[in-house]
Amino acid sequence: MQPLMITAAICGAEVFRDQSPYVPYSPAELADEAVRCFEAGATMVHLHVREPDGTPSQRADLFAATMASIRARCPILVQFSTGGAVGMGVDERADAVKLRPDMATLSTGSVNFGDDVFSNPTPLVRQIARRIRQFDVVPEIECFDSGMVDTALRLARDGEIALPAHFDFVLGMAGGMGGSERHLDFMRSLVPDDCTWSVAGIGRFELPLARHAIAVGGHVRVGLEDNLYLSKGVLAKGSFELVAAVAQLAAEAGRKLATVDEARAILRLPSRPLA
Ligand code: KMH
Ligand code: ZN
Repeated sequence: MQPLMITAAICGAEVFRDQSPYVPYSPAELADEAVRCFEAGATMVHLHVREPDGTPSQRADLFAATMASIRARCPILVQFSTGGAVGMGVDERADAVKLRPDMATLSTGSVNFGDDVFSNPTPLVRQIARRIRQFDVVPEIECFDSGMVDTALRLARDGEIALPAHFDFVLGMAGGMGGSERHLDFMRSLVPDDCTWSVAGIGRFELPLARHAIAVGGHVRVGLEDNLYLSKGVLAKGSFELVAAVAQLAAEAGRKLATVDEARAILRLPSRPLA
């Protein structure tokens, strides 16, 4: 089994300080949290950025400041969101890819997102895929439902996405696919054998799906973007506590954690940052 890669999704675009005082907003807060997650066992940080008042943003200068601050302090891989927040346009979502992070997300379909719609018509997906390729960045294919895996494989046949690829299954979100082990087992059955995958369980599904992924050889994403609670009614004091909980599950299962160099090899990334 591959060593376990843990990705920390530290702020997202849909959680705010009125829900948890531990959601980081500024580049300095995001970098502090990324470092804490690295020290707790994460090999990658999935990054959104915020305006000073917490408004979701995709501003390249905020991404640049955050990535520089993280890289000055630890070697954790930096993955930018191109999903942004519900309702953002493609140019805004994909602009910061030019900064050449280690990875950038690529959602391959639309999905009901709570009461909203996270809109990803196929032409938009192709546009973001091309932009990611233009800057030699490696995509992480975000799938909120099984049809998104099929779309990714179709885009791969069209040459828009290189295979093997790394998939992230976002499961248990209201409006999307459910968060049971059966849902995860079905999703992982769809990707080619030479591809890799992680699971991001939403809310109460986060740690149970992490445990299952650890057992069956997948990788794990956790963090306040996906779940604010360490246990029922107990807020996590940061994504690092959720990373530490997954590291503990891995230790109990006898699964070693990946180093950053091992993660680079597993994810087929260059041996050092592009920028
Ligand atoms: N905030 C969601 C609407 C991604 O980061 O690529 C989309 C999202 C996916 O979070
Ligand atoms: Zn995200």
